[in-house]
Formats: sequence, structure tokens, C-alpha cells
Amino acid sequence: MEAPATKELTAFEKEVKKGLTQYPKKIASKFIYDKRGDELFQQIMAMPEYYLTNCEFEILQQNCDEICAVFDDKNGFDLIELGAGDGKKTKILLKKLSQLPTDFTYLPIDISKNALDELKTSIQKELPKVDIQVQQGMYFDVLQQFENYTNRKKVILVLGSNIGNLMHSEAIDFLRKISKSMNKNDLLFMGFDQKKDPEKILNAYNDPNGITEAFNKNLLLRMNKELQANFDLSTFKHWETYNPETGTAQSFLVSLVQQEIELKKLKLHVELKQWESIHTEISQKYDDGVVEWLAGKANLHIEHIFTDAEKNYKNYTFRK
Ligand code: AVI
Repeated sequence: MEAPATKELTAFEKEVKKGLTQYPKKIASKFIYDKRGDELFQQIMAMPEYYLTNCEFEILQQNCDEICAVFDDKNGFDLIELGAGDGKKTKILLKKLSQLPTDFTYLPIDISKNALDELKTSIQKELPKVDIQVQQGMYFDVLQQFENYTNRKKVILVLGSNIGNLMHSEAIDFLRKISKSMNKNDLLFMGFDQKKDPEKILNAYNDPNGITEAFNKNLLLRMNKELQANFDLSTFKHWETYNPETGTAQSFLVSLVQQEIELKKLKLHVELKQWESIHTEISQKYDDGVVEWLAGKANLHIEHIFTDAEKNYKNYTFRK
């Protein structure tokens, strides 16, 4: 007899099923980003408390000539960006690079076709000299295709301290995958938010207007919309912590009441005790020693370090 057809669970469904039936409860932050999550993150980046964006902007602006000189190669190069977003920061570099005699191609990789289409339109309008070839897909599937794409130098760009949303073991894995795709002459340029006054960090993830709260609670909304769940958002409190010893900021949603949640699509009932938490995100902060250690584990070494006036944030270049 044929086995009954079982419907494959999506990555989100698997994560929710596992994350809400384990203790402590946890759902990975990458699932915050649907259309609304993307919009809320854009709002976060525009908040005065969220210093990361302005710091990286300042670094790219102040060190633009030097950074472009490090990227440059007499035989031309491919500039591959993982998670380009709206490209606001990258455009600083692209503008300068397009004024150099060097031939380069800009290859932004993103999972969202929409984001890539918008980026392409705006680059073609603002910087018509830039050769842009968008690549839709998962970072590492696309990076793998580039391993022997051309024999030109590859410059891999990862802005926004996105690595900070990974635990150290995952970050090493991430760096190893990038490192594997690199040859001797290739370069990795990556942003890492730095350890600093704990109050400044807490304020960046705990804004008084509740944008970060709405961003975290978007996980609950997504479960309501996509998994026919019945979370009442008002029964959860967003709670942020920062541990200066480990450099880890952590976000939680804490249940204000004892409750039972039904997720109809998963045929799942979940009990939450009063004050029980769902862990939603880590935002790791670094210092040079930790970055050097992570890079070393991935067979990479630091070549240059660029920072802002207050040393809040750093962009590093790495080579194999
Ligand atoms: C995308 N990532 C680097 C952001 C961060 O700073 O961890 C996500 C974020 N979460 C809350 N605010 C911003």
C-alpha cells in the first residue's frame, strides 16, 4: 500500500514547532523578516538610538578612497554583496568605484527578488555606469556558483553587522563558508558592531516608541497570519538584556499571563506559564580579539580595520 502523502513543513513551520515545544522557548530572528518585518527594520535603521547605521555610513564616507583602493585590482574585480538591502551604504563605495578606471561588476545577492529589483532600478538611475547583475537566492548557493565564476579578484561585502545575529559557532560556520569560496587574492569586507557603554547598546534595542518591540512581536503576528495561531500581542512584553562580559544583547518576549496558544496549521497547542519567555534574537557585540579569533577559526586573517570617530563600530577586511 502506498504511504499517505505527507506535506513537507516549511522552514518557518519546522522552526516554530521545534522552538515552541522546547525549553526555554526560542525562535530564530531570521523569521522576523517578512514584508512587515523588513519595513520595521527600515524604521529601526532610521531611529536615532540605532547608532549602527550612521556609524557604518560614517566609516564608508570617511574612508571611501582607502577602502576603494583596497578593493581595486588592475585586472578588474567582482564586488559580491550578501544581503544588500536598499544599497544606501554600498552606493557610497559604488559611486567612488565607478569613477576609477577599473572594470568591476556589482553582484548583490538577496533572497528577495523584490528587494533586488528595486535596488537595480535605483542603481541604474543614480549610478548608470555601474554594471549591476543581481543574483536571487540563498547566499551560499550563489557564492558557490561564483567559486570559479571568473579568474578576477572577488571582493565579498557583508555590511550591517548581520553576523551579530549568529551565535559564535554559527558565525564561524558562516565565515568558513565564505572563506571556502575565496581564493588567495580575494577579500572579505565585513561590519562588526563593537562592545561599548552598555546603556548605549540597550537603548539601541529598546526604543521608547516601541518600534523594536513591534519588530520582535512580528514573529507572533507571522504565526497568527501564516500558521493560524491566536497570539494576543498585548499579553507579551518585549524585554532586552545586554551582558557586557559576553558582549551579547538578547531579545525576549515575556508572557504576562499563563496562557495556551493554538497553532491550527501545525495542529499544536502550546502552554506558556506566566513570565515564561520566548527568545527571539541575539545581537552580538565584538572587540578585535574576538573578531580575530572567529576569523582564525575560518582560516582568515584581518588585514585592515576601519572605524568611526567614537569607535562604536568597525569594518574589517580579511584575507585567506
Ligand atoms: C540585522 N541586525 C544586524 C540587527 C541587529 O542590530 O541585530 C537586527 C535588529 N534587531 C533589533 N534591532 C535591529
